[in-house]
Amino acid sequence: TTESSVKPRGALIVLEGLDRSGKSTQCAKLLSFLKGLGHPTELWRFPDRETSVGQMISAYLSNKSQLDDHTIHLLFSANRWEKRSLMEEKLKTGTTLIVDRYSYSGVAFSSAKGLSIDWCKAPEIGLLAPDSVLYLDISPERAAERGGYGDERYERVEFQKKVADFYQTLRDSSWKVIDAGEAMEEVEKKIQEVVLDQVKECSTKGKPLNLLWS
Ligand code: DGP
Ligand code: NA
Ligand code: NA
Repeated sequence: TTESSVKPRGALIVLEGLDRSGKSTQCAKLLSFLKGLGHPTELWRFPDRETSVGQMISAYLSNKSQLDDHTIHLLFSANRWEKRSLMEEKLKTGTTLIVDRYSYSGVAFSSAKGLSIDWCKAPEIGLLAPDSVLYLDISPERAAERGGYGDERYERVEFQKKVADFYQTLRDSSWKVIDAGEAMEEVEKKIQEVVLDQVKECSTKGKPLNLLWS
């Protein structure tokens, strides 16, 4: 392609990790870092509990409703699909998106309940593939010590151990594993390095936007 055909686009940056891995804190820090540098950036999170599908998910997570494992899996996926076109539009018009959890949570959490990985991946096919997945790596025991878990459905050490194992099977070349046991500032710096690289590649080098699973 010639220089003139290269349209600047935003980067799709996903943070993944166990509950209490520090993801949400790091997402917020990353947002202010990128904004401070003048990059148009938004912070999104899944599940997005604001939509009507998201409200069903929220009720399930807080044990106010019971749903079949397959049913809730498809609702989490639907919650990502209902944001897909807006996501594409934002990226193509130059906004970088930081996303707190995505399809990898979808597959890891449902597979940890015993559903097959391939079945879990299928409804995610065709969603936008992240430019970078930052996996905040912390042991399930360590995560549990961090102020303890709340009352939500998945916040138990034995379950989180299984989730951690399934996350490992999903690692690909877009992943960067970050040691989330380090000091918060160290974690923050490492994330910034990776993300700045990606933001540059997407905005100046015309890196193509791919689809899951690639
Ligand atoms: P959070 O709002 O980030 O604390 O996530 C709520 C919980 O839901 C957390 O334990 C992770 C889990 N989760 C997030 N996304 C999915 C998904 O797509 N499928 C399943 N089964 N669980 C998910
Ligand atoms: Na949580
Ligand atoms: Na979170």
